[in-house]
Amino acid sequence: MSSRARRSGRSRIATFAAAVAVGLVATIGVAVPASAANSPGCARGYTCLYSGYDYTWDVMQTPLSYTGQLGFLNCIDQLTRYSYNDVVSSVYNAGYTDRVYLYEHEFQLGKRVSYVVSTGSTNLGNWNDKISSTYFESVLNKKNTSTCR
Ligand SMILES: [Ca+2]
Repeated sequence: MSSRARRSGRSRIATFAAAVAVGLVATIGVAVPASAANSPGCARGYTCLYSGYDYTWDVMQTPLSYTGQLGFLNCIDQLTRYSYNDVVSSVYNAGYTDRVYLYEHEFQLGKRVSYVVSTGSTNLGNWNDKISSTYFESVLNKKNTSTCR
């Protein structure tokens, strides 16, 4: 636990250092209008993951190539592939029918939490920075297939 936390800390520092190195180029992408702080901004059909609370982007945790949320239509076995492992702090299910499941570990391992359509959380609380894989209910059986890459 503690060694993992230290590694995580260094990773965040490295990410931040990279952000600083790029400098002003990224400033516009980083800005989140106050008026949008409580709006999911998630397209219909998707579930969106956010590295910050209140559907925002945490510059300390998210690479510059992913400004804003990470949305998906089916599932993601390994959020680390999108540089979104263990950073999700808020989530919104803008899907059509399916409940969405968020897992503690990759490939549906560990504990899970779920949200029905048109719900989410502005603050994942005990789940903050722990989510590693995500699935809409109808594709839970697509684990470890191309659908969830
Ligand atoms: Ca976070």
